[in-house]
Amino acid sequence: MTSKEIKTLARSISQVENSSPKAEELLDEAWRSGNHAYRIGITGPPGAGKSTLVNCLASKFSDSGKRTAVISVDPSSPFTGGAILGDRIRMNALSTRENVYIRSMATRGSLGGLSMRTHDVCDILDGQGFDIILIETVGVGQIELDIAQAADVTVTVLVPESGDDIQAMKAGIMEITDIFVVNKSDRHGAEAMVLNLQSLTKLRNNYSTLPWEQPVIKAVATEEVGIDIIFDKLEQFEIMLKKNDNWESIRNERMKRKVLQLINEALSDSFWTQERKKYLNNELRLSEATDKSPFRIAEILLSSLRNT
Ligand SMILES: Nc1nc2c(ncn2[C@@H]2O[C@H](COP(=O)(O)OP(=O)(O)O)[C@@H](O)[C@H]2O)c(=O)[nH]1
Ligand SMILES: [Mg+2]
Repeated sequence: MTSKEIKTLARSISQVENSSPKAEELLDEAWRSGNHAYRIGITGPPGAGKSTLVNCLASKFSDSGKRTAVISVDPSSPFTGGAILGDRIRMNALSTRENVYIRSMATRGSLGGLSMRTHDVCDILDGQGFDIILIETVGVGQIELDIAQAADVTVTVLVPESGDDIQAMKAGIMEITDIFVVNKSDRHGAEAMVLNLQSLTKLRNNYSTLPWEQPVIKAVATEEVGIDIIFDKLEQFEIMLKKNDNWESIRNERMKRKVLQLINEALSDSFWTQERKKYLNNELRLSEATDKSPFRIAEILLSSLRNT
């Protein structure tokens, strides 16, 4: 990309992130030309080596001629100047590549908003013709699961000591993960962790309707060990999605979610007139003295909809 193209793209993304008036037009344009990129979610606990892994994978995709974008939703990201010098140098080398674009997302604001903005930024990048979008999300909470699910494939990165993390994550982790990576397997306990995960995946091998068994891959991201295997699995997964029409249905589902969101927002905006807001605030002020409930207030507000 030329520096001018990079600047234009960065500005578009900022406009989407800030919901500026131009955002809608930009997103509309992106949707019309996009939806071809392979979206890869990388999730897992802080410090597991997600950024290091993303760095390796992005280099490989870039080497294979793919236009590659990285979105990092991680405040401590080495991509943006957090972290230690050695990590930063590695990531900087990536950012100078001609076919690579790196962007980190601000984590300010509501988490729900963050997940929505991340989807929108993916759409913008997709519209710009990127082949690969790598999305790094830190942590293992519900919102990360949300963001990870926006991807076509989800890689969960754990480390030999992640036993407790699995416990904490177990609600969603087996369902959303397509590929497990046990990173830092230069450390003690990697083999036990792999076996542990393998037995869990066997128990749940009907985790989805896809003809796919969740692989558990050992890696040492700092030494680029295991990267080729992860890369191959990602390719196999993409081929599998396309062969089974899941590629298409994921995109239809995404389009549907976006339409629902737009309708919800439009209805809510038009509903909350000054008058109704005033009524609500007034009721709240009075509520101590009366026996009003939220159901009753909502019912009265909605009934004004029928009367107009
Ligand atoms: N020993 C070892 N250290 C690693 C490995 N992968 C990453 N690291 C280091 O672990 C730290 C955290 O890595 P990072 O990629 O920022 O983790 P993230 O928080 O999951 O994105 C960094 O200092 C890395 O250099 C690995 O496989 N083995
Ligand atoms: Mg990181």
